[in-house]
Parts: sequence; structure tokens; C-alpha cells
Amino acid sequence: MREASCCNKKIGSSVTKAGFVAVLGRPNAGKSTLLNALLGEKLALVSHKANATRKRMHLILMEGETQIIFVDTPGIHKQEKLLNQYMLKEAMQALSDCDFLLFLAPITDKISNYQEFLQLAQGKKHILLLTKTDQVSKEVLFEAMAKYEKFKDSYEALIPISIKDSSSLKRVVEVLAKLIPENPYYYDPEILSPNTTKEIAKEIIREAVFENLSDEIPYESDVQITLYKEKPDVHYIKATIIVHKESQKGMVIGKGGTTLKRVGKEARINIEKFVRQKVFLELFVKVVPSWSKEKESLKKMGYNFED
Ligand SMILES: Nc1nc2c(ncn2[C@@H]2O[C@H](COP(=O)(O)OP(=O)(O)OP(=O)(O)O)[C@@H](O)[C@H]2O)c(=O)[nH]1
Ligand SMILES: [Mg+2]
Repeated sequence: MREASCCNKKIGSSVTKAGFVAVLGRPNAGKSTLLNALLGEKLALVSHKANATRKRMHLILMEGETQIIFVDTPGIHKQEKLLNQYMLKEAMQALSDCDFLLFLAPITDKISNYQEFLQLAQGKKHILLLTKTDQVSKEVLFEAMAKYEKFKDSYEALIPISIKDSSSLKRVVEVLAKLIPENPYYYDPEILSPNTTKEIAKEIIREAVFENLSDEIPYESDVQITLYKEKPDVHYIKATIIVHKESQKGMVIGKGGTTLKRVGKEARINIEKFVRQKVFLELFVKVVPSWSKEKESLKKMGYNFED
């Protein structure tokens, strides 16, 4: 993941700092939400449904002369399905590749989740973030903090955060920036993510599927971008939503095509916000039985176990 090393820049008299930070925690802990808030841009997929993030995603924050490369990961959880095994692999890979870890634990979670993480982390430096503090009273917050403080020798810092409290998010960046070592920048400091526009468009369409469809569909579907053409004033995108079964195809399309239209409109608006250009998006739906259960079909969808 360090192949993108770009420039050993000296700004004024000071040397640059840079480091990779893996963002870990169980599904739905608030990882992608935190990163979008820190970057001030909607790059990572967020959903009230768990297991939204499937692949590692690099998001870059410049804090003065410090480049923090966050690696958003799928939530850590055990499951039988091959796609879920891939997701766990992605999280574990980030854990071992990165210099530091942010571990997110929703404030109401059992402390045993953090103990399990400590086993996985094997002494790696991390900051423990207690998330969604807006959902509990001050008393509950202090009680939880006191329990976690018993582990103070394990973490570098313990910070309660809420997406609704921007000062708590600022504190995360300040503490983290101090921990990042002197290094040349790994990426051009002008960019927000080395992931391509095509990959981000895919995530935005997946998010619209997550938000507009219920039951098993978000988990049993994926999106393939079949055409991405950038013209000076418009981006042309063709994408196919892949599902397991005919019945799911019917649900994605909806009566008279209304659901697919809604998904397409929502995704188009969000891609337009991201690329700051007009977007022409055409969506199709295709049945590929057991795409998430076989290594070969997962590979075709961009989930490669050898990566
Ligand atoms: N009330 C409250 N809700 C939050 C906060 N942070 C995140 N959420 C909500 O929690 C849900 C899950 O957020 P995500 O950011 O998708 O969680 P994630 O950890 O990336 O989840 P996976 O990608 O599935 O592993 C979303 O509905 C968010 O809006 C917070 O500080 N307060
Ligand atoms: Mg996520």
C-alpha cells in the first residue's frame, strides 16, 4: 500500500509527517461517518444498516504539514459467507499494514468487544474512540469512560466522540497528528482519496441501494460500473446492479420501474456533488446466482482474495 510514495517535500523549514491509520470497529460503529465528517466530503459509504463498507478505502486528511491516510475498513465480525470472509480479511490487512489504529466502540457496547480487539491488535498503538455519545446521558458516558480507563496502559488516548459535536472530532485529529512520525508524503497533498472516481461512484450507487431497498437485498447485491466516460462538461456512467435471484431483480426494479428510478436519481445527485459535474447515469439489473459465494465471481466483482 505504500507504492504511491510521491514527494519528500520540505515546507518552509519543517519536515513533513505522514502515516497510515486503520479505522476499525464492529459493523455500524460509525467508522465511515467519522471519516466523512473529518474530510468534510461524502466519500465513504454510510448506512444505518450494518456491513455497509466492503473494501478498504484510503481517505487523506492534511492537518498542517501532516498527512493522515485513513484506511476505512469493513466492520470486524465473523461470518460464514465468502463475501464476509473477504471483508474480515480487508479489516485484518489494514490492521497489520497501518502505523496506527483508531478503534471505534459505540458507547453502549460491551467492553468485551474492546478486549477482543486488544487480542487482535497485539500491542499495536491505537486510540480508543467511544462513539455516538449523543445517544446517552452524561452519567452513562462517565460510567463507560471509567470502565475503559482500566485499560489505560493499552491505548494512547481515550476520546468520546459524537458526530454532532465537532470539537470532539477536532480532538481526534489533534491527538492523532501528534502521533504521526516524520515521513515524506505518500500521496499528493491535493487529493482526498487515491481511490478512483469510478470506485467512489460504485460506492455511491451501493449506498443508494442500501438506503432504498430492504431485507436481504443490500447484502446480496453489488454494483459493477460498466462504462465511465469523462467529458469536459458531463460524466457518462453505466452501471449494473447484480443480485442473486430473479425475485430480487423484480424488487430492485419495483412497480413500473419506480424503485430503480429512485435509486438512480439519488445516486446521480450524490455523484454530481462529488465530481462537481453533470452526470448521466444509466442503471441496469442483472441476476448472477451466488456471486457472493464463489471466489471467481467475487474476483470479477473486484473483491480479490490475493490483493
Ligand atoms: N446518533 C449518532 N449516530 C451516528 C454517529 N456516528 C454514526 N452514526 C450512525 O450510525 C450508523 C452507522 O454508521 P457507519 O458510518 O455506516 O458505520 P460503519 O462503522 O462504517 O459501518 P460498516 O461499514 O457497516 O462497518 C449510521 O446510521 C450513522 O448515521 C453519531 O455520532 N451519533
Ligand atoms: Mg463503513
